[in-house]
Amino acid sequence: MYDNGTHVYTVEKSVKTDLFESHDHYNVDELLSDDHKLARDAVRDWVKAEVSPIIEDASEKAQCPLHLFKGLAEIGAFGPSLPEKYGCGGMDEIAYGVIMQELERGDSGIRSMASVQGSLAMYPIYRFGSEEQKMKWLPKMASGEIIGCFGLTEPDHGSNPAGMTTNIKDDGDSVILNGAKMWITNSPVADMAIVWAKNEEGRIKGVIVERGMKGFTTPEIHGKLSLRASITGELVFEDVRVPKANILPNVEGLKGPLSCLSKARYGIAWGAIGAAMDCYDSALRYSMQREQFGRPIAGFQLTQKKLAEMITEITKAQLLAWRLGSLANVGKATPAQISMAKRNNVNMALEIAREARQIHGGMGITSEYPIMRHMMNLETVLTYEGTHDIHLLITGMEVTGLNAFK
Ligand code: TGC
Ligand code: FAD
Repeated sequence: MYDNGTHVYTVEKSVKTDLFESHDHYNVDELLSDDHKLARDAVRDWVKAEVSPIIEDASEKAQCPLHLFKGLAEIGAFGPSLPEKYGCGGMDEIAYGVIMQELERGDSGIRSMASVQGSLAMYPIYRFGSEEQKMKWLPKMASGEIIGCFGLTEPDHGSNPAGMTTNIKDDGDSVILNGAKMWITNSPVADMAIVWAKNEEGRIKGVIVERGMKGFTTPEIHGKLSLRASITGELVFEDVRVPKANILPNVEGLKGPLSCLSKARYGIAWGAIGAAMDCYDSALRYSMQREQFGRPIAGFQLTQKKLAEMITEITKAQLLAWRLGSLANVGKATPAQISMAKRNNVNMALEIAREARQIHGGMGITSEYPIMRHMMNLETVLTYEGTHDIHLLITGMEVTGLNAFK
């Protein structure tokens, strides 16, 4: 049992063994450095030991395995590509990518815990914060001592965050924050939130809101049938007094939160490959073992078509992510390229989960196999961090020069 004072976690270990084997059809491993492989293998081992034995149970019971925050910090999953000076990993973007891939191989919700902490709560402080803010927050967030969340979406403004109504008003050394954010990963257990709010001139600013500030509450959202091992909530602000020292000084406008989203969407482009790999691996093993009409179902042409198409799509997604990572390493990955990779790879993973479910027949709908859990999770991943269609329109705008949003 884990109890952090407000939330209790009681998921039992199940006896399931994680049989996952990675399949590398195009020798993509040769594109990775020894450091990338070390990081990947360490996270893969951690997922097998710590995530796989509990995740079906956690997901069925809709309980977030909060004790994993500590382990995620220990394996360097919080801000792997942020500088060591702030207690972070100091690795490159491909290392960050393979870490996200392995975490999502375990579960999209576990990857979400890391994405939000590293890319959406720590990254804005690193990118837009003062040196004082960086030193105050980043080392403790990298070590998992402080958990953060990211508040952009509102009840009436999801795909169109520019319409947000959450606002700050000047009041001496402080600002007064009012409004509400919706669908916020980790909010009910977070110690702090990066909140995007409009100032009196209508310009969007990033504000660090701390748990315990009067008027700040984080009600949990219940009844999710997807991403069940991740905890989601609201952020509600009723005349919350926030010191001006908590405002991120170095950004104004929507490019603030959207830059953080670029970082996180990049991680999801890799993460989704992990979920797809898990579904493919399970489907391949099952189809070799399961016999119908006197032979393994893997011997039927229709099953082989499914498996062949799965590994083809996984390979294409791996190459897309690797190329994007190479561009990101030299600061050349554009938001539109990131949108294309997030959209393609998440959709690819969802299609593979659906095909894998078919290969498992009736067993595919049970928690004996990871397929349904991945499939349900990926429905969220297709929607958050910009929906499938929003990313299509971003690509459309890039290739035509015409803006379909305005
Ligand atoms: P637009 O006029 O296009 O842009 C406003 C300013 O932002 C700049 N910009 C970006 N900067 C960095 N990275 C990006 N990806 C950027 N995209 C745009 C842009 O250059 C401009 O800068 P400036 O200097 O001219 O002011 O903005 P718009 O209002 O037309 O909106 C465009 C649109 C629809 C693409 C955008 O609003 C959007 O991406 N909407 C989707 C919203 C979204 O993704 N929400 C995600 C919420 S967080 C979340 O889901 C976390 S889940 C975490 C987990 O659990 O893993
Ligand atoms: P809407 O914007 O209402 O969209 C509904 C549908 O309309 C979609 O299909 C969309 O593609 C379509 N649509 C909208 N505009 C257009 C258009 N111009 N053209 C064509 N189609 C359009 N947000 C955060 O800020 N922080 C978080 O930590 C976070 N975590 C999340 C965790 C979960 C489990 C979930 C489900 C969501 C989370 N989100 C978070 C919110 C998420 O980013 C939003 O759900 C997402 O951006 C979509 O917004 P919406 O749900 O309001 O849908």
